[in-house]
Amino acid sequence: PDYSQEPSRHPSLRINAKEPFNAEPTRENLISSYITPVEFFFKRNHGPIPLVDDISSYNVSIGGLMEKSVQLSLDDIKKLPKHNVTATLQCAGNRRTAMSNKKEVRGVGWDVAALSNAIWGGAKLCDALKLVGIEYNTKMTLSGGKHVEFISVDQCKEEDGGPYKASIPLHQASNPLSDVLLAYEMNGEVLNRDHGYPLRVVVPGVIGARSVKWLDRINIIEEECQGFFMAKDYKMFPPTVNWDNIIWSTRKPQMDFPVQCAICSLEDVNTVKPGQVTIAGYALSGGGRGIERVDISVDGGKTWIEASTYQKDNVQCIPYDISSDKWAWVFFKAVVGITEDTEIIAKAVDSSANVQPEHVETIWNLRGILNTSWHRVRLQIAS
Ligand code: MTE
Ligand code: MO
Repeated sequence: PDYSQEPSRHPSLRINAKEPFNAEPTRENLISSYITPVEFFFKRNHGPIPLVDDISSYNVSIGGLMEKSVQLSLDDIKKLPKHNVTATLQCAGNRRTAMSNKKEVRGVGWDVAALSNAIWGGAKLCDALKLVGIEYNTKMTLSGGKHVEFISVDQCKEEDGGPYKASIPLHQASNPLSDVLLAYEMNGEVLNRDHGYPLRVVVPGVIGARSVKWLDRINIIEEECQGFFMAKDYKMFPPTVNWDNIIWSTRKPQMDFPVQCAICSLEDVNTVKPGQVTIAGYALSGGGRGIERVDISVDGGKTWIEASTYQKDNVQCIPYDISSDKWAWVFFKAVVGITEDTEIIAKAVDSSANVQPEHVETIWNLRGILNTSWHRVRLQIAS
């Protein structure tokens, strides 16, 4: 693979792997603004960043199990109604390092910042699918298509040098309410190379792996895409499954992510003076489920207080209010008095009353995905 054409990146990013480039912002930078600046947005790749420089010849085809097929230039896509959707992308491997610390897992190590929030601008996939005759909320095409596959132009070693691929169900792809985008803008600017220039898919509420960057082709297919990242990765296995007894086909590709939160105002181990300490971080859930509340404990989980939660402009969240960004994280904050060494814990509850699991051991899995266990940081009092 050729890594000589990589774009430049912000020097403050924590690099977890250099080639392919995988990096996350510091905890402090992550929560410094509700909309993540593009330079701080986490970067997750499986190969070199492709260089698509001839936009006049760039196009995306939509084909497969449909009577019709089309080739769309970037201008054709820009002619479709434009939508701005605020959505948090989270890699399924977020917080993997903490899972690995309990028992080894395979995969790139991540702290708590393998996620970021952006305003994505683009066309809705459901509107592009109309161009091949697929109406809103279609479950199956006449020729038996039930999934929509996205194929990239990049080259991944896991695909033997072939492109990254993923699929989502057709009923989700063709549903205007699921807000799946063909995005050409990020935070009001032209999407940059790291994040998928000239065009990427954004599937809100779903693990980042399905939001294919550098889109080349869209295929209507019968069964889920059989690419590596659908069939042999990004699946959730029980703690008993290991590399000797794994049967990949027994599990479905992961789609929605579960309820998650992390403290970002503190590192894993901190020394502080006795007194007031700010506990701040993010919380989010998948599938468009909102955050009901975030609980904080300063005594290792014996007692809890509720943090305040907010999205834009530090305005207190009204859960499920239509003015809230349903696909985006919330920030939380609590100020607590600390007098002795202790463990601070945060756990979130989503709008379906799902709660994060207490211990990482109960959700340990060999690929180290979806670590959503209670987030803990240790505080030591300066002597
Ligand atoms: N798309 C392509 N073409 N190649 C990739 O390696 N990585 C996926 C997804 N889309 C990937 C991709 C994964 S695992 C994640 S978490 C997100 O992109 C990360 O998006 P970002 O780099 O814009 O943060
Ligand atoms: Mo990911």
